[in-house]
Amino acid sequence: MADEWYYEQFENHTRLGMRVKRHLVSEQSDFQQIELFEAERYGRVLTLDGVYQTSELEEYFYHEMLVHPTMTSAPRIRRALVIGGGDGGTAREVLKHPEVETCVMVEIDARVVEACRAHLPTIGTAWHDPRLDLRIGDGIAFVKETDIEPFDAIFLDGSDPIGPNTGLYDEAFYRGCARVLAPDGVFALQSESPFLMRDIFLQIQETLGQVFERVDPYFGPAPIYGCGMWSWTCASRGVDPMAMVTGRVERIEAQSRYYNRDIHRGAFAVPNDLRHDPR
Ligand code: SPD
Repeated sequence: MADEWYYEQFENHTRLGMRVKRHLVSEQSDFQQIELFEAERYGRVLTLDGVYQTSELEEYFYHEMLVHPTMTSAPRIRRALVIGGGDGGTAREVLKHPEVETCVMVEIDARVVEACRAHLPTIGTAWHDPRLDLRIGDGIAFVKETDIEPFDAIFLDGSDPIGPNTGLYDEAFYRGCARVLAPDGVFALQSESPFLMRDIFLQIQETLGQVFERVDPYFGPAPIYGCGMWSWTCASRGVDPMAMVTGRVERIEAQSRYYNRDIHRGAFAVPNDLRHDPR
């Protein structure tokens, strides 16, 4: 039988392919096309609308880097909010911090959660944690309308800001996040490839700057996204991401596969081509 390959194509210039061993889920939900398959080398892989979201082999780079720079530098981390993150990897990393009392997770697509719970048990290891408050619903409406107690840390773990996801990256959504963020809280989000999606990365920084006083992008590997170099961004009213809380960083780096305090410091170094030639 001929090899079967799955490809994500970036615009009209680049493709990243994986050899498929076995299909596990292939369905159109109310929101998106969900594919879950087992790939050679990468283990189980989730794609949404043709875009790689996570793989068992390398998901830890992305999830640790989205979560721990904020969780080790926010003054308080008692209450956390995850928007999106249906595979469970972001909530898993948040809940590794014992100071967290509540982690509310708002994911729009119940079918993504169900598929990931069934087929990605190594990624979603915290579904039964009593501190997790999973809500199936629209994260945009949630941050705009809820009267819940404010959060110390908010994480946006969405797909690329293309098509139906653009509402998760606009000023109105960021204002909603600021509305439910504690005064000394931190909002962290994935902010695309600063290399292959440079304009989108810069647009995210600019839009965040219209809402938050302090915006700090940081960089690291995400092997299956874009060209592999990825970015995340912390936004706040003035929290310094370099001010790591000693006990917390020591504890979490001992359990992490990629993240540690040296990675944390180095990740916030801005590459020259972004520093000197922003456009
Ligand atoms: N280019 C894809 C970016 C996807 C970011 N979110 C991934 C979800 C992993 N929990």
